[in-house]
Amino acid sequence: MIKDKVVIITGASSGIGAATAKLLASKGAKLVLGARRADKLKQIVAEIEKGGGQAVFQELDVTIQSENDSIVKLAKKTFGRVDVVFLNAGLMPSSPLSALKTDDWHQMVDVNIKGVLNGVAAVLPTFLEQKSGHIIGTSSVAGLKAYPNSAVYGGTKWFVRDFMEVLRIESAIEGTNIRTATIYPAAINTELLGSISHQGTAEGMAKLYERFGISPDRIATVVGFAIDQPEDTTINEFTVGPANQPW
Ligand code: NJP
Repeated sequence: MIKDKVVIITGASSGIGAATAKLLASKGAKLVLGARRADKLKQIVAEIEKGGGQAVFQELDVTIQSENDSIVKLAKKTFGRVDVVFLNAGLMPSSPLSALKTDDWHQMVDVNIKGVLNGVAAVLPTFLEQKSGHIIGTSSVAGLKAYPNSAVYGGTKWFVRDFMEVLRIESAIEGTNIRTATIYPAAINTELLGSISHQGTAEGMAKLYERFGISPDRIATVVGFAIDQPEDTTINEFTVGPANQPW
């Protein structure tokens, strides 16, 4: 069920995050939105409230642990708990390795990898205490398959895939009742291509997106579907030890 769930979304100021916030709010979820562009978040919150929904926002740079901690605190202070965190913030300044855009490499590691680690570190104590919670990560088709110009971006998304899978397995072993879902988008028409500074890559991607790009609303629907699934409490019966490993 989506109604009344308290959902934190990182990277909520545009694209997939913004579309998901609006969809979940329309289904009765209580939204806590984070990103660096507070002006955009303010507008999205106003739109949600105008439609009768509930949402608050906080300026958030996912690379800073204390800001991830404070958005969890904001959720608990405003709505009393956290049910879901959608770790969606990400960047894709792709380029061939030979272009040596090392600042871009490090920025992708900081946001796409460390941002996810910071988000999980912030919410995990609350989920362990509640004995419930849902962590949703955004990987990519580039986290499943290798693409030229995407060594570092793809690497960060392979990381998300592995990390989310281990989180799922450990949740089952430890019986924490923490649910996970990992999203693997392909070409979604958002602001993502705006961070590409390598001209050839930018032109190639623009053509690809023009041909195959789909609306972020489609990914919002997938996230909504994941949140809407009933909790499977039977898993705890199988998490007693190595003889009964449910993965
Ligand atoms: O892109 P965009 P998407 N701290 O640029 C935020 C993945 N994905 O919706 O801080 C906090 O519209 C930024 O906010 P701001 C992709 O890798 C996409 O497509 O205000 N937030 C904005 O809200 C990413 O993980 C495609 O600038 C930070 C958001 O991130 C996710 O989908 C394909 C931040 C990015 O929104 C959402 O991206 C795929 C920071 N330090 C995976 N840095 C696709 N679009 O085709 C950035 O496979 N943000």
